[in-house]
Amino acid sequence: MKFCCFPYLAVLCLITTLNFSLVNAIDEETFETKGSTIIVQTENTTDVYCQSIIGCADMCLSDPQCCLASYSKAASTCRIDTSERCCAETETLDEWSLIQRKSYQRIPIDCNDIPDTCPSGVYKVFPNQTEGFDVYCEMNIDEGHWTVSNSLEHHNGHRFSTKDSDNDNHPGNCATLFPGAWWFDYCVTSDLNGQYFLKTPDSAHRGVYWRSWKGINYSLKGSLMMMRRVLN
Ligand SMILES: [Ca+2]
Repeated sequence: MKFCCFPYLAVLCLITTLNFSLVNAIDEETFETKGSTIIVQTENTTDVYCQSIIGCADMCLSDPQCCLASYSKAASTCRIDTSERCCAETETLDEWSLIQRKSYQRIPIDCNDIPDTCPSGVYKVFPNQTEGFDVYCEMNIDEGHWTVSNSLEHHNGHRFSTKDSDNDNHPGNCATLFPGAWWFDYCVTSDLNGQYFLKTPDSAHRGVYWRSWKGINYSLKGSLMMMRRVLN
């Protein structure tokens, strides 16, 4: 399939090159570029003869499955990645440049949509048609694709409070106001020890609570806390 498309893509590239013959730079509002970088060859990549980086960028732009491409003038080759993601494994290689579309529309709902080849790191996700927010995608532990968001920052460094031991910064007792023992501050952006609800809680900040993931009025169905040593 890849090979039978080659003549068509080559002609397209040549036409594109002619169309942009007076332009000597990629449109910076549409693309980002990075030097000395090539996309690693996979089943989602196709190498096409191409005479200019602009032609290569335009081929990517015209393919709804392409967010990334890489180009070598020395090899007159455009490598198109059609994984439908803006993340592909790359490696350093002189005379190659990486091209990335800035406003690619194929967006992840959560870390399950991040390809296996992508490293752990911060990605923007768009669950439930939201405007999106940054999460950390853990891609190595236990088969990867873990979505990690931070609702503990508000509680960082605070003492543990229970219904009979108020150590929070609220005039009342957070462990009573929001049932469940936790590292309350004033009071809560997360509470994994909160009351279990079978349906939507009666009011905000209740239940097994993790604000940055499901908002202020959603009780999770389960949670797992793990700890690891932080190396300085
Ligand atoms: Ca208090």
